[in-house]
Amino acid sequence: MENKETILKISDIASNFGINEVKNVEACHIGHINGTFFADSDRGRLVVQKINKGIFTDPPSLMDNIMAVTQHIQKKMLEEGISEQEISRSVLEFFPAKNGKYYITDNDGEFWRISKFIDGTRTYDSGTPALLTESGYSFGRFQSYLSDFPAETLTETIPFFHDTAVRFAHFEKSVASDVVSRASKCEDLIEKVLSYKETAGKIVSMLTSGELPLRVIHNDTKINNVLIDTATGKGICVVDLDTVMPGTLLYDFGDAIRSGASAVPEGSLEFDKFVVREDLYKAFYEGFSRGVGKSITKTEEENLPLGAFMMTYEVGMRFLDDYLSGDTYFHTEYSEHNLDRARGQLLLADDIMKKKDSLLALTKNI
Ligand code: GN1
Ligand code: MG
Repeated sequence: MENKETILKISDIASNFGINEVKNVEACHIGHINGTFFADSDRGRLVVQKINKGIFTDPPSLMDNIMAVTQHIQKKMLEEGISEQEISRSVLEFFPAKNGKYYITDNDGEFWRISKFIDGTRTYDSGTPALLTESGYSFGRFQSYLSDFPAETLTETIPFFHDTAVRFAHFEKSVASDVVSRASKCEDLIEKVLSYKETAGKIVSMLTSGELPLRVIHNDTKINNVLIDTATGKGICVVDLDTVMPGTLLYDFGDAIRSGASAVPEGSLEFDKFVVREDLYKAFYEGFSRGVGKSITKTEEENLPLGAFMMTYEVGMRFLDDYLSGDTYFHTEYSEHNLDRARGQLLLADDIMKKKDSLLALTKNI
């Protein structure tokens, strides 16, 4: 249970959405960016979020993106004959505020939104092959529902989000300026990041050349961004839609492998266990390719292991960059948190690179 001040704050936010009788306020510590709370109310269980406006600099456009994307998916599900009841468990629903928008700003200029909590579901940071297949299907189907979404109507919420070459250039600057004098504490990891200079720009250049098709994708497919039905184990709903933007299918495949197919989850300190589990990789692929359907191209298929490497390498580099920059981006709980996260991810990236041919072979005949 949260303190009195937090309960009052959340109740006050909710009242701006016409929601009353707020109780059982609980902070959720899963994401690294937004502030998230769960609460019960006269309108059911809620997810109340403060949007991190340091990172998402245009929250009104971000909410426009989310409303357009969720309405598009709802419409397609209706056309498929899926019942309204099932759709309301499968697609995030946001409450309109009294101001007619899907967010409010408080006295401190912070942006808040509220969505419905989907009962009977939970998330996992790691899982079994069955869970990976379910998550894969949910993310794949999400992408397939958006295959005809007009990409040009979306605002790019974070420009260059998965442009690994741009992130590499930023990283080099952070190493050079070493603003909090931490570079000497992580020379081995800095070397590791720099050693992949040639590979860093590979996916972006394949997008630029047209070898890889641009699609509307989720862009943040951590395995805990799929709600799983606690009774049936089925993937129910894809959440965290803040970064839905154009990109390549490889990013969504890759980020899910990074977070879900590692022998240990992202925050682990068991560094010798940051290896990709082939059973989990294969299980995710099975669900994902079924969800995406026939539209996947040969080049995409052949580069799935590169996608898994790139997303793992990129986030490892981002954690290390944030460590070198004084922990200004990701929420951290202790001073070496970003360093530990970076170490785990860079070890996993190395392992994926080493196994990339066998990973490709795993999915050849599915
Ligand atoms: C952030 O906040 P969360 O957990 O959804 C980050 C992702 C990273 C992830 C690493 C907007 O996601 O890109 O992969 O942390 N989101 C943003 O855990 O930067
Ligand atoms: Mg996110």
